[in-house]
Amino acid sequence: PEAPSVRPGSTAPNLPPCPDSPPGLVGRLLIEFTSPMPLERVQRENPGVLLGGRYTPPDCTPAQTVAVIIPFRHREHHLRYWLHYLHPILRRQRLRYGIYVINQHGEDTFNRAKLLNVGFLEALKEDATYDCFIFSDVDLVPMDDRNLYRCGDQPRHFAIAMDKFGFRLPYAGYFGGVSGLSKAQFLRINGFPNEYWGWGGEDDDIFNRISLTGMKISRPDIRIGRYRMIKHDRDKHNEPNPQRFTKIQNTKLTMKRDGIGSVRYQVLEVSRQPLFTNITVDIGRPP
Ligand code: UDH
Ligand code: NGS
Repeated sequence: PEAPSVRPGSTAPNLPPCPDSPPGLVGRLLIEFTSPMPLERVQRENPGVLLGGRYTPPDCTPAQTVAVIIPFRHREHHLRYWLHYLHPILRRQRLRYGIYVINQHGEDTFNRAKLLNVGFLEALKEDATYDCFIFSDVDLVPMDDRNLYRCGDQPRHFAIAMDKFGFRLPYAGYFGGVSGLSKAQFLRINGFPNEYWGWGGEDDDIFNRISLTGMKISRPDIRIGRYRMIKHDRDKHNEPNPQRFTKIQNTKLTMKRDGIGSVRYQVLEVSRQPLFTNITVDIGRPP
Protein backbone atom coordinates (compact mmCIF):
# COMPACT_ATOMS: atom_id res chain seq x y z
CA PRO A 1 0.00 0.00 0.00
CA GLU A 2 1.09 3.58 -0.70
CA ALA A 3 2.61 5.42 2.28
CA PRO A 4 0.59 8.51 3.28
CA SER A 5 2.35 11.60 1.97
CA VAL A 6 3.07 14.23 4.60
CA ARG A 7 4.33 17.65 3.53
CA PRO A 8 7.55 18.48 5.44
CA GLY A 9 6.70 20.64 8.42
CA SER A 10 3.08 19.65 8.38
CA THR A 11 1.47 17.61 11.09
CA ALA A 12 1.20 13.89 10.46
CA PRO A 13 -2.29 12.47 10.84
CA ASN A 14 -3.38 10.33 13.76
CA LEU A 15 -1.04 11.80 16.37
CA PRO A 16 -2.56 12.62 19.76
CA PRO A 17 -2.92 16.28 20.76
CA CYS A 18 0.22 17.68 22.44
CA PRO A 19 -0.18 17.75 26.25
CA ASP A 20 -0.94 21.04 28.05
CA SER A 21 2.09 20.46 30.28
CA PRO A 22 4.85 19.01 28.12
CA PRO A 23 6.48 16.09 29.97
CA GLY A 24 10.10 16.68 28.90
CA LEU A 25 10.64 20.11 30.45
CA VAL A 26 13.64 20.57 32.73
CA GLY A 27 12.74 23.82 34.58
CA ARG A 28 15.51 26.25 35.57
CA LEU A 29 18.32 26.53 32.99
CA LEU A 30 21.92 27.64 33.13
CA ILE A 31 22.30 30.50 30.63
CA GLU A 32 25.64 32.16 29.89
CA PHE A 33 27.08 34.20 27.04
CA THR A 34 30.82 33.70 27.46
CA SER A 35 31.76 30.67 25.36
CA PRO A 36 31.91 31.33 21.61
CA MET A 37 28.90 30.09 19.65
CA PRO A 38 29.62 29.29 15.99
CA LEU A 39 26.51 28.93 13.83
CA GLU A 40 27.78 25.55 12.54
CA ARG A 41 27.67 24.21 16.09
CA VAL A 42 24.12 25.45 16.61
CA GLN A 43 23.08 23.81 13.33
CA ARG A 44 24.71 20.53 14.32
CA GLU A 45 22.86 20.58 17.67
CA ASN A 46 19.47 21.07 15.98
CA PRO A 47 19.14 18.52 13.17
CA GLY A 48 15.38 18.26 13.59
CA VAL A 49 14.82 21.91 12.64
CA LEU A 50 13.76 22.30 9.00
CA LEU A 51 14.92 24.94 6.53
CA GLY A 52 13.78 28.41 7.52
CA GLY A 53 13.72 27.48 11.20
CA ARG A 54 10.52 25.43 11.08
CA TYR A 55 9.74 22.67 13.55
CA THR A 56 6.84 20.31 14.17
CA PRO A 57 6.77 17.83 17.08
CA PRO A 58 7.15 14.27 15.77
CA ASP A 59 4.93 12.68 18.40
CA CYS A 60 1.87 14.91 18.89
CA THR A 61 -0.35 17.50 17.20
CA PRO A 62 0.01 21.00 18.71
CA ALA A 63 -3.06 23.14 19.27
CA GLN A 64 -1.37 26.27 17.84
CA THR A 65 1.15 27.24 15.18
CA VAL A 66 3.58 29.81 16.56
CA ALA A 67 5.54 32.42 14.58
CA VAL A 68 8.45 33.84 16.58
CA ILE A 69 9.29 37.34 15.28
CA ILE A 70 12.65 38.97 16.06
CA PRO A 71 13.36 42.65 15.23
CA PHE A 72 16.92 42.83 13.98
CA ARG A 73 19.88 44.77 12.69
CA HIS A 74 23.60 44.08 13.20
CA ARG A 75 23.20 41.58 16.08
CA GLU A 76 24.49 38.34 14.48
CA HIS A 77 26.45 37.51 17.63
CA HIS A 78 23.30 37.73 19.79
CA LEU A 79 21.24 35.76 17.28
CA ARG A 80 23.62 32.78 17.51
CA TYR A 81 23.13 32.56 21.30
CA TRP A 82 19.39 33.06 20.90
CA LEU A 83 19.11 30.19 18.40
CA HIS A 84 21.39 27.97 20.51
CA TYR A 85 19.21 28.34 23.59
CA LEU A 86 15.72 28.76 22.11
CA HIS A 87 15.47 25.92 19.58
CA PRO A 88 15.90 23.18 22.21
CA ILE A 89 13.54 24.97 24.60
CA LEU A 90 10.79 25.39 21.98
CA ARG A 91 11.24 21.77 20.96
CA ARG A 92 10.83 20.57 24.56
CA GLN A 93 7.73 22.75 24.79
CA ARG A 94 6.25 20.68 21.92
CA LEU A 95 5.53 23.70 19.74
CA ARG A 96 4.94 23.79 16.04
CA TYR A 97 6.83 26.96 15.16
CA GLY A 98 8.84 29.06 12.71
CA ILE A 99 11.53 31.67 13.44
CA TYR A 100 11.44 34.98 11.51
CA VAL A 101 14.28 37.48 11.78
CA ILE A 102 13.08 40.83 10.43
CA ASN A 103 16.20 42.64 9.38
CA GLN A 104 15.96 46.42 8.90
CA HIS A 105 17.82 47.38 5.71
CA GLY A 106 20.08 50.45 5.65
CA GLU A 107 21.29 52.73 8.42
CA ASP A 108 18.30 54.97 9.01
CA THR A 109 16.73 55.17 12.47
CA PHE A 110 15.67 51.78 13.88
CA ASN A 111 11.95 51.05 14.31
CA ARG A 112 11.27 47.99 16.43
CA ALA A 113 7.45 47.99 16.38
CA LYS A 114 7.20 48.51 12.62
CA LEU A 115 9.53 45.54 12.08
CA LEU A 116 7.23 43.45 14.27
CA ASN A 117 4.23 44.43 12.12
CA VAL A 118 6.19 43.36 9.03
CA GLY A 119 6.98 40.05 10.73
CA PHE A 120 3.30 39.38 11.43
CA LEU A 121 2.30 39.92 7.77
CA GLU A 122 5.28 38.14 6.21
CA ALA A 123 4.97 35.08 8.46
CA LEU A 124 1.31 34.76 7.47
CA LYS A 125 2.27 35.02 3.79
CA GLU A 126 4.57 32.02 4.32
CA ASP A 127 2.05 30.00 6.28
CA ALA A 128 -1.54 31.11 6.68
CA THR A 129 -2.01 28.71 9.60
CA TYR A 130 0.02 30.83 12.09
CA ASP A 131 -2.37 31.72 14.87
CA CYS A 132 0.05 32.77 17.63
CA PHE A 133 2.79 35.41 17.38
CA ILE A 134 5.64 35.70 19.87
CA PHE A 135 7.65 38.92 19.57
CA SER A 136 11.14 38.58 21.03
CA ASP A 137 14.16 40.85 21.29
CA VAL A 138 17.25 39.06 20.03
CA ASP A 139 19.16 39.53 23.28
CA LEU A 140 16.67 37.90 25.68
CA VAL A 141 16.91 34.23 26.67
CA PRO A 142 14.47 32.61 29.11
CA MET A 143 16.05 30.95 32.16
CA ASP A 144 13.22 28.45 32.62
CA ASP A 145 11.59 26.27 29.98
CA ARG A 146 8.29 26.22 31.89
CA ASN A 147 7.76 29.73 30.46
CA LEU A 148 5.70 28.37 27.56
CA TYR A 149 5.86 30.34 24.29
CA ARG A 150 2.17 30.00 23.49
CA CYS A 151 -0.86 32.25 23.22
CA GLY A 152 -3.83 32.26 25.55
CA ASP A 153 -7.12 34.04 25.95
CA GLN A 154 -5.33 37.33 26.80
CA PRO A 155 -2.12 38.93 25.41
CA ARG A 156 0.88 37.50 27.25
CA HIS A 157 3.98 39.18 28.63
CA PHE A 158 6.83 36.68 29.04
CA ALA A 159 9.92 38.71 30.02
CA ILE A 160 8.75 39.81 33.45
CA ALA A 161 11.84 39.08 35.56
CA MET A 162 14.95 40.20 33.69
CA ASP A 163 18.38 40.08 35.30
CA LYS A 164 19.02 43.74 34.45
CA PHE A 165 15.95 44.77 36.47
CA GLY A 166 16.87 42.58 39.47
CA PHE A 167 14.41 39.88 38.34
CA ARG A 168 11.38 42.13 38.81
CA LEU A 169 9.10 44.21 36.58
CA PRO A 170 10.61 47.72 36.22
CA TYR A 171 7.04 49.14 36.40
CA ALA A 172 3.56 47.58 36.50
CA GLY A 173 2.73 48.44 32.87
CA TYR A 174 5.98 47.17 31.37
CA PHE A 175 5.31 45.11 28.22
CA GLY A 176 8.79 45.06 26.65
CA GLY A 177 11.24 42.35 25.69
CA VAL A 178 9.16 39.28 24.87
CA SER A 179 5.39 39.27 24.37
CA GLY A 180 2.79 37.14 22.61
CA LEU A 181 -0.58 37.76 20.98
CA SER A 182 -2.92 35.48 19.10
CA LYS A 183 -3.76 36.55 15.56
CA ALA A 184 -7.19 37.72 16.74
CA GLN A 185 -5.73 39.72 19.67
CA PHE A 186 -3.16 41.34 17.38
CA LEU A 187 -5.81 42.38 14.84
CA ARG A 188 -8.10 43.64 17.59
CA ILE A 189 -5.50 46.29 18.57
CA ASN A 190 -4.75 47.13 14.90
CA GLY A 191 -1.30 45.61 15.39
CA PHE A 192 1.58 47.73 16.62
CA PRO A 193 2.41 51.40 15.98
CA ASN A 194 4.59 52.19 12.93
CA GLU A 195 5.50 55.70 14.02
CA TYR A 196 7.96 55.11 16.89
CA TRP A 197 11.37 55.79 15.33
CA GLY A 198 14.33 55.24 17.66
CA TRP A 199 14.40 53.84 21.17
CA GLY A 200 11.55 53.72 23.68
CA GLY A 201 7.82 53.97 24.17
CA GLU A 202 6.59 51.56 21.49
CA ASP A 203 6.08 48.80 24.06
CA ASP A 204 4.10 51.23 26.27
CA ASP A 205 1.96 52.13 23.25
CA ILE A 206 1.22 48.42 22.72
CA PHE A 207 0.31 48.11 26.41
CA ASN A 208 -2.09 51.06 25.95
CA ARG A 209 -3.66 49.45 22.88
CA ILE A 210 -4.33 46.27 24.85
CA SER A 211 -5.87 48.13 27.80
CA LEU A 212 -7.95 50.40 25.54
CA THR A 213 -9.52 47.40 23.80
CA GLY A 214 -10.55 45.89 27.12
CA MET A 215 -7.98 43.12 27.29
CA LYS A 216 -5.75 42.24 30.24
CA ILE A 217 -2.08 41.22 30.23
CA SER A 218 -1.40 37.66 31.34
CA ARG A 219 1.98 36.85 32.91
CA PRO A 220 3.79 33.74 34.16
CA ASP A 221 4.80 33.21 37.77
CA ILE A 222 7.63 35.59 38.74
CA ARG A 223 9.87 32.59 39.56
CA ILE A 224 9.39 31.24 36.04
CA GLY A 225 9.40 34.39 33.86
CA ARG A 226 13.14 34.95 34.40
CA TYR A 227 15.45 36.14 31.62
CA ARG A 228 19.06 36.81 30.92
CA MET A 229 19.84 39.73 28.63
CA ILE A 230 23.05 39.73 26.61
CA LYS A 231 24.89 42.85 27.71
CA HIS A 232 25.52 45.36 24.95
CA ASP A 233 26.20 49.02 24.30
CA ARG A 234 23.61 51.33 22.81
CA ASP A 235 23.23 50.67 19.09
CA LYS A 236 23.94 53.29 16.47
CA HIS A 237 20.85 54.85 14.88
CA ASN A 238 18.56 53.87 17.74
CA GLU A 239 18.82 56.94 19.96
CA PRO A 240 16.08 57.60 22.52
CA ASN A 241 13.09 59.08 20.71
CA PRO A 242 12.34 62.52 22.23
CA GLN A 243 8.71 62.30 21.04
CA ARG A 244 7.97 59.10 22.92
CA PHE A 245 6.47 60.66 26.05
CA THR A 246 3.87 62.69 24.14
CA LYS A 247 3.16 59.85 21.73
CA ILE A 248 2.21 57.40 24.49
CA GLN A 249 -0.34 59.95 25.77
CA ASN A 250 -2.16 59.76 22.43
CA THR A 251 -2.54 56.04 21.74
CA LYS A 252 -6.32 56.25 21.88
CA LEU A 253 -6.34 58.67 18.93
CA THR A 254 -3.44 57.23 16.91
CA MET A 255 -4.15 53.51 17.16
CA LYS A 256 -7.10 53.74 14.77
CA ARG A 257 -5.06 55.12 11.88
CA ASP A 258 -1.54 53.82 12.71
CA GLY A 259 -1.12 50.07 12.84
CA ILE A 260 -1.21 46.84 10.87
CA GLY A 261 -3.81 48.37 8.54
CA SER A 262 -1.47 51.17 7.44
CA VAL A 263 2.03 49.63 7.42
CA ARG A 264 4.01 50.36 4.21
CA TYR A 265 7.29 48.59 3.45
CA GLN A 266 9.21 46.78 0.78
CA VAL A 267 10.65 43.29 1.20
CA LEU A 268 14.14 43.18 -0.33
CA GLU A 269 15.07 39.57 0.37
CA VAL A 270 13.63 36.42 1.94
CA SER A 271 16.35 33.92 2.73
CA ARG A 272 15.63 30.54 4.30
CA GLN A 273 18.56 29.69 6.56
CA PRO A 274 18.83 26.33 8.37
CA LEU A 275 17.69 27.75 11.72
CA PHE A 276 15.63 30.83 10.79
CA THR A 277 14.03 32.75 7.95
CA ASN A 278 15.75 36.05 7.30
CA ILE A 279 13.57 38.80 5.85
CA THR A 280 15.38 41.98 4.89
CA VAL A 281 13.02 44.91 4.59
CA ASP A 282 13.05 48.58 3.68
CA ILE A 283 10.74 50.27 6.17
CA GLY A 284 11.60 53.82 5.18
CA ARG A 285 12.72 56.51 7.57
CA PRO A 286 11.22 59.01 9.99
CA PRO A 287 9.40 61.94 8.34
N1 UDH B 1 17.68 45.84 17.71
C1 UDH B 1 18.60 45.40 16.77
N2 UDH B 1 19.52 46.27 16.28
C2 UDH B 1 19.58 47.56 16.68
C3 UDH B 1 18.66 48.00 17.64
C4 UDH B 1 17.74 47.12 18.16
O1 UDH B 1 18.61 44.23 16.38
O2 UDH B 1 20.45 48.30 16.18
C5 UDH B 1 16.62 44.91 18.16
C6 UDH B 1 17.13 43.75 18.99
O3 UDH B 1 16.29 42.65 18.83
C7 UDH B 1 17.02 44.33 20.38
C8 UDH B 1 15.68 45.05 20.29
O4 UDH B 1 15.68 45.59 18.98
O5 UDH B 1 17.05 43.34 21.35
C9 UDH B 1 15.46 46.12 21.34
O6 UDH B 1 16.42 47.16 21.24
P1 UDH B 1 17.51 47.49 22.35
O7 UDH B 1 18.27 46.25 22.62
O8 UDH B 1 18.26 48.71 21.94
O9 UDH B 1 16.75 47.86 23.62
P2 UDH B 1 17.41 47.75 25.00
O10 UDH B 1 16.39 48.37 25.90
O11 UDH B 1 18.77 48.60 24.99
O12 UDH B 1 17.83 46.34 25.26
C10 UDH B 1 18.75 50.00 24.93
C11 UDH B 1 20.17 50.50 25.00
C12 UDH B 1 20.81 50.15 26.30
C13 UDH B 1 22.20 50.68 26.43
C14 UDH B 1 22.82 50.15 27.68
C15 UDH B 1 24.27 50.52 27.82
N3 UDH B 1 24.85 49.80 28.93
C1 NGS C 1 10.58 52.87 29.66
C2 NGS C 1 10.41 53.00 28.16
C3 NGS C 1 10.16 51.64 27.56
C4 NGS C 1 11.31 50.70 27.95
C5 NGS C 1 11.46 50.66 29.46
C6 NGS C 1 12.66 49.81 29.90
O1 NGS C 1 10.86 54.11 30.21
O2 NGS C 1 10.05 51.73 26.16
O3 NGS C 1 11.65 51.99 29.96
O4 NGS C 1 13.81 50.34 29.33
N1 NGS C 1 9.31 53.91 27.87
C7 NGS C 1 9.50 55.17 27.48
O5 NGS C 1 10.60 55.64 27.27
C8 NGS C 1 8.27 56.03 27.29
S1 NGS C 1 15.22 49.67 29.57
O6 NGS C 1 15.53 49.77 30.97
O7 NGS C 1 15.12 48.27 29.09
O8 NGS C 1 16.22 50.39 28.74
O9 NGS C 1 11.08 49.38 27.47
